[in-house]
Parts: sequence; structure tokens; C-alpha cells
Amino acid sequence: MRRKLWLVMGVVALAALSVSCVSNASQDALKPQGPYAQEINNLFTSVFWIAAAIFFLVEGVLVLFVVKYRHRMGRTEIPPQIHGNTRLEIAWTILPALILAGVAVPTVATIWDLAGKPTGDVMHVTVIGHQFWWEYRYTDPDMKTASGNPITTANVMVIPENKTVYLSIEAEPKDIPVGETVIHSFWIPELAGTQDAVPGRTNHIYMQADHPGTYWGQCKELCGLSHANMRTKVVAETATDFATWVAAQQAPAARSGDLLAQRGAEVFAGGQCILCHTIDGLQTAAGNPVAGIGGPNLTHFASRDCFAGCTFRTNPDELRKWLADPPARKPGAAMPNYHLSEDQINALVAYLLSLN
Ligand code: HEC
Ligand SMILES: [Cu+2]
Repeated sequence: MRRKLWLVMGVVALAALSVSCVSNASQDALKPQGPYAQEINNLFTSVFWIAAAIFFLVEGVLVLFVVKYRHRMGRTEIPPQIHGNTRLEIAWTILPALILAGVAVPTVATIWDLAGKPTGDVMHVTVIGHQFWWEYRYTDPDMKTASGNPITTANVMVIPENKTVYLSIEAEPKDIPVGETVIHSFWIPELAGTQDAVPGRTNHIYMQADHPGTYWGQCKELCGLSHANMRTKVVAETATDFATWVAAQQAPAARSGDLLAQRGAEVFAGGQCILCHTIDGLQTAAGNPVAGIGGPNLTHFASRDCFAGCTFRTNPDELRKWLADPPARKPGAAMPNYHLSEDQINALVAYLLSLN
């Protein structure tokens, strides 16, 4: 019986150990890829080793005493008692206080450093937590689109390498009737610490990537049914690639020569889609701009390789399934099922995938 228990416990421990040691984990705060994440990691590492040393010291002495002064057959005398030893008591009160004071110095310094106002050449991005996806608005004056609005994307944030990005983190405003307004938390473990998106508040955080690459993240505050489907990624690019990306995002939506795609644009502009989605450069039948609120900006939808909280890859198959019944594909999705016909879906898919 005993042996079986040990065996089971051993297997469980081994399983836990093996999954905790994935070498290519994409969301690893212990592998910082930029100076802000590095700063936090440095603090964590030093505090961890101090805590580990204290743990082994205290537990070691405890185990030593338990063994040394355990009850033995025939032992009648009680070991020397130290209760009331003023010197010892003062020592073990002051020593931990000193250690904590020592730990507080780098901790407070790091907090102040990461909370400071940005100076120098920084890029500003407003991050908005929606249910259940992230919106990114590039608010710098040189990031305006042809229609004068900030470049706006969803799920994928593109940044230049080696440049400080100052994020303003918000939650969807209460007056937008799409989805619930709740607290989310933005976290790209390899690039920065985490920061809450609180309705009615603007929080800030710094981010920077040392190298081009893709850095995954996700909502870190339980926010409803599709909390786990609220992923996101930051793509860092070289300065030239980033400039190319910016120029493409500033342009109005592509107009495809493909007939099916053109029909899709008509379905889009003539239906309910325009209530919630913006497509820069597309017009309704009445000649108004397509500028809905509450849903992702689709102007350059096909330039992003994942959609709906990076739950799905941007391809015809996934898109077809999404348009057929969004809440069935992603529980709690704030985009209703519009019972589109097969023809409408085919046209919409052709159109949406032409929006590069
Ligand atoms: C009531 C508002 C609303 C309407 C109307 C609406 N959508 Fe959406 N749509 C959303 C929301 C909200 C999301 C994001 C859902 C999520 O990720 O959880 C979304 C996501 C999408 C996406 C994925 C975008 C991305 O980058 O993640 C596409 C494509 C899309 N909608 C197309 C359409 C089309 C086509 C129509 C018209 C048939 C339409 N939507 C009508 C609210 C709406
Ligand atoms: Cu969330």
C-alpha cells in the first residue's frame, strides 16, 4: 500500500516536472527579450536567491534540531531551554528586518524606474481590452491613416525593434454596447510586466524588444467565457520593415479586382457588419464611410495572420467557420450569428482576405 502511494506520487511529480521544463515555451518571463522585461527579471532573480538561501537555512536548522533533540528511549532530561533569551530574540527580530530593508532598495528602485514618465524617442500605443480581444491604436502624429485616424489593429501589435513603446492600457468604454465592460490584464511575458486594463482608467507600461521576432501574450485576468481565447502577439520588426508596415497600414483598404471580392464588399457595406466594424476607404450604399464601433478594425484584416483573439489563423477555412456562427466557434463572442447564406459567406471571405 505504502509503496503504491510513493509510486503514484513519484509519477505525478515526474509529470509535473517534465511539463514545467519545456525548452521552447513561448510565454516565458524568465527569458526576457527586452530591457524592461530584463529589469524585472533581474529583480526577481536576486530576490529569489535571497529567499532560497533563507529557506534552506531556516528549514535546515529546523530539521537539524528535530533530529538532534528528538525523543529517545530512556532520555529523561529536557535539553537546555532558550525561551526568554533577550540577545537571541533581538537578533532574530533585527536580522530579518535588515534583510527586508535590503530587498526593498532594489524593489522600490525598479518600481520607480518602470513607473517614470517617458523621455526621449518613444512610440505611443493605446491598448484596449475588449471582450475577448485586444485593440491597438498607434496615437503618434506620424501614425495617422489617410482619413486622419490613428492606425488601428486587433490582436497583432507590430513594433520596431530596439525602440521603447509606451503603452496606455484601457478597457472598452462603458458606452460601447458590444460585449461586457470588465477588467482584463495585458501581458507579453518576454517583453514587459503585466498591467491591468480597468474600465474608466488608463494604466501605463513600457515595452521593448531587442530583436525582431514574435512574442506571444494573453489576457491574465479572468474576464469571462473566452478568457482563454484572448491571446495576442507582438511582432517586432527591423526599422525598415516597420516603416513598410506603417505605410501599408496608413493606406485605405485595398479594392480588389476580383468579382467575388467586390460582391463581398457590397454584402459587408449593405449589411449589419458596418455597425461594429470600420473599413477605411469603404463606403455604404448611401456614400457614408464604414466606421462602426465595438468590433475589430478590418481595414487591413488580411495583414494579420490570426484573428478573434488570435484563436484562429487567417485563412479561408477558419474565416468561413467564423462567419457561419461566431459564438459557436468562440464561446461568448460579442459578434452575433447573422445566419449568412453560403453565397454571402463565400463573397465575404474573398473580400476580407483581399484586405491586406
Ligand atoms: C454587434 C457587433 C458586430 C457586428 C454587427 C459584426 N461583428 Fe464582426 N466582430 C465583432 C466583434 C466584437 C468581434 C471580435 C470577437 C472576438 O474576438 O471575441 C468581431 C470579429 C470579426 C472578425 C475577426 C476580426 C479580427 O481581426 O479578429 C471578422 C472577420 C468579422 N468580425 C467580420 C464581420 C462581418 C463580415 C460582419 C457582418 C456580417 C460582422 N463581423 C458583424 C462584432 C460584430
Ligand atoms: Cu480578458
